[in-house]
Amino acid sequence: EEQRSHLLHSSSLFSPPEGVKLSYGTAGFRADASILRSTVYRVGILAALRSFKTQSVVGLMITASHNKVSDNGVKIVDPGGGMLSQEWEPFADQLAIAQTPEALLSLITEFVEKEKIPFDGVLSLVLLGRDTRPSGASLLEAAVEGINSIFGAIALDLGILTTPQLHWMVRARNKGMPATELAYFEQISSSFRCLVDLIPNETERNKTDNTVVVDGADGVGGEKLEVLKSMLTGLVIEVRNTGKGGGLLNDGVGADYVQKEKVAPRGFGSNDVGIRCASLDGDADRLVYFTVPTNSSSKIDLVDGDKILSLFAVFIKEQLSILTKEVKENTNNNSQARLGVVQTAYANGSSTDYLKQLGLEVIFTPTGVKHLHEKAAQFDIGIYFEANGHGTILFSESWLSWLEARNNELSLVSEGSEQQKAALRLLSVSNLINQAVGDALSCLLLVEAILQHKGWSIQKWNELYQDLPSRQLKVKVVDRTAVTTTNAETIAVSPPGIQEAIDAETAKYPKGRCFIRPSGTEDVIRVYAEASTQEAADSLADSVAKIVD
Ligand code: NG1
Ligand code: ZN
Repeated sequence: EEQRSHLLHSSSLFSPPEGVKLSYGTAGFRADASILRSTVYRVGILAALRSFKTQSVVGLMITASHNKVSDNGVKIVDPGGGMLSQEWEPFADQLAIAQTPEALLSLITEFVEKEKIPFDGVLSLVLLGRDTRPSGASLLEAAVEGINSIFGAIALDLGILTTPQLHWMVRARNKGMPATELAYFEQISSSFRCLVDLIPNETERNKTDNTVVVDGADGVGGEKLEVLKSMLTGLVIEVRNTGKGGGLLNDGVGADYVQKEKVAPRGFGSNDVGIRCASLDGDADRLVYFTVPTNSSSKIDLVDGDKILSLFAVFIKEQLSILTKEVKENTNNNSQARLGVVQTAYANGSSTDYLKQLGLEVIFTPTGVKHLHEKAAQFDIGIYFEANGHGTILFSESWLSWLEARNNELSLVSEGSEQQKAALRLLSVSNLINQAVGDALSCLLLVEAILQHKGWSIQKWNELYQDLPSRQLKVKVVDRTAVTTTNAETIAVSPPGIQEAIDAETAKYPKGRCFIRPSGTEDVIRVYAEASTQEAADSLADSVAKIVD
């Protein structure tokens, strides 16, 4: 009874905005920050309930990633460090639109009964983080109010964090491991150091330049990278667009801008020609690399998520084969790790061809990391990336235990052997790369470690394969739900006849590939086209956009 009146009173202070219906999409709720207080308050309630239900620590992140600075958003991190279970998304939507405190209360009561959420004697703890957006502090307060409106729930504000840091901390905490920001920095910097210490002597290290210049998108990533870089040796990181110079978040900067526009971000120019550059997005879960071309008018050379994936795949495969050579002699077959790769339809066709040539299993899922993550988790080692630079490498618990045991064995019988070094490198990768979610900071360190290991320049890396020319367009439509797709979004099943029209158009172009899908974050239909020349890709995209219109 006390709980009911407390909730009624508390929620009366957060009435929902009129005339807008937000929904919990791929990236949680996102909108103009000025209309989000009530939604964030309600997500606070939901996070508290999620923690009671799972009897574990959960997270709540306030960010709108690569969106403009006036937007903000909120999402929940599940106990394992991943996104909120999709089963709870519809309830999030219902909570957000409940009009009155009474309606909200009855929704919650019903849901608690249906889900059999236990409250007695158990603890509920929600870790909160936010990016650098000015609206973040007040929205964070709203989230805390929401959490506090449920008796027994505790809110722990961790301040300004990257999205992947919060995911990492939730996961670490539930595993009983140290879960502070310092622990995060220590883990990734020390595993980076291990990888560098294990670089073979014969690598021609003078060929590698140990400097990388990073665009921090004027957001949280730049700020955190400044801390991280002071803990590293053997790598020089120059951070630009840290947000401290007065630049506006995601405005002409950041991974989304660089990848979509294929131009250098603010603060990069003719002095940087040929230098290895990288760009983070606004909450540091995406990473792309690029080089500035000699001709200032032309586009940058983009090294996207597909190529980061390919670099990781090459390295992992190489280390696995060193490890397996030894084990075969000992007739222990457990080391035959299933290594797999997960992409979406946006992956450049050349990257897929390349990965298949490497002998890898390549799987496709619909857009959105929760789909990719789920598939990658089915391998012993699963690497997933979206072309836009969001991705990571997942190691299964069982294969990691095998690897640890194998490493211990090797250190007794052949300490310092090539096989043991390979085992150690793979263990270091599993500690460096974020197991919860794609993380630009840990991916940056892994890219840098692998380039040093191989003695490769960014140009050499970029030559792994050559991207097919591609074009992305968006078409504004009245009702984007009219388009539905199948086969990992590569085939449109409705409206009737549209796929046949796309096929007919695509057949006109050598190496042509084209698909359409409704965006999950904007009111548009996206068109993607690939062909053997840029003109052909442009023209294919244009004609398919006309079919959609
Ligand atoms: P939509 O709007 O559904 O295409 C975009 C990105 C996704 C993902 C989400 C979440 C593209 C083509 N799409 O989704 O990859 O990052 O935003 O932020 O880049
Ligand atoms: Zn992001």
